[in-house]
Amino acid sequence: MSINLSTTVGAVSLNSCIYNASGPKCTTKEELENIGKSFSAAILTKSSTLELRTGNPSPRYFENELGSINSMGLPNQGYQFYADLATSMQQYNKPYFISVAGLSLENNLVMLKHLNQVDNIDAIELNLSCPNVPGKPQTGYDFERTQQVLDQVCKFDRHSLGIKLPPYFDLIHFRQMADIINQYPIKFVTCVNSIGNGLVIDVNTEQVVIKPKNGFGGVGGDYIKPTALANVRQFYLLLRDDIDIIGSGGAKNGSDVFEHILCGASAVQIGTQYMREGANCFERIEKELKNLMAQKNYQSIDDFKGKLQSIS
Ligand code: RRO
Repeated sequence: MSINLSTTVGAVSLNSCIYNASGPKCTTKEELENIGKSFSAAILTKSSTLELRTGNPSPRYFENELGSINSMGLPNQGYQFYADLATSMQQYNKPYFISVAGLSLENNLVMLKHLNQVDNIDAIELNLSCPNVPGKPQTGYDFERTQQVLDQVCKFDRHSLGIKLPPYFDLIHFRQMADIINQYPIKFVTCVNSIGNGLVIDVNTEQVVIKPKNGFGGVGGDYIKPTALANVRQFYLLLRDDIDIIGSGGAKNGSDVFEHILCGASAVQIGTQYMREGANCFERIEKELKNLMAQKNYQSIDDFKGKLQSIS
């Protein structure tokens, strides 16, 4: 039986439904080329700012068997660097997505305006949820501000524009955010960014494990899978049908990806596990997903996407 993992992210077609999350190993040209050569279905850059940033002091990333904590502080080469790579990324025959995380609305508008003039960028993922820049709250937790941002950024919609949200935890917040997003021509929503301002501790040293912000940072990996699945599910049910949901959070094998799709994800990003395993993870996870689908007699992701069942 031939199994087809093809999907769409907004107006963009992908040969498979698994690609890298913005963050790990997608900052330099070499890292992006490695994603290009791998089985990742798309190439997504590190969140970019108007100017190059070196980020927060190290150690700023830590992982254990349950997941990761980071306070990278948006290290990136500046958005123009990622725009300039767009043409050479074409050689990998897969979509090229740029993540944008301006330090202000004004910066986001400058970047989006410029990126609109650049060919060979298939979509923009606007990050409304970075937890790690001291003094900059997560936009996605401020509903009024999110509305103001979407009012402005949606004027630049030549590219497929998506947004990356922080995780929500209260049912009223899902509803309030969905009501805002549904007013705009957003093509996709990525759920979720890391759970912000967690704390991981080393009992032996009685110390925090990362340096910035006294050890507080964004949590990813197994720790956050149930939260990520809940966010995918809620937004799948609450957003307009033409808005694709991209799952991100705790997917490290084919079964995890299957769960995200069952909740309603059209594609699934790999973050912590890609950091841990490198770009070979995409081929492995794709194989595992195909094996699971074969056991269940599913031929395409539409056979089970969103079809999570309740207990009657
Ligand atoms: O660079 C970071 O510290 C970072 C970002 Br921009 C983000 O969106 N999520 C995260 O966990 N870390």
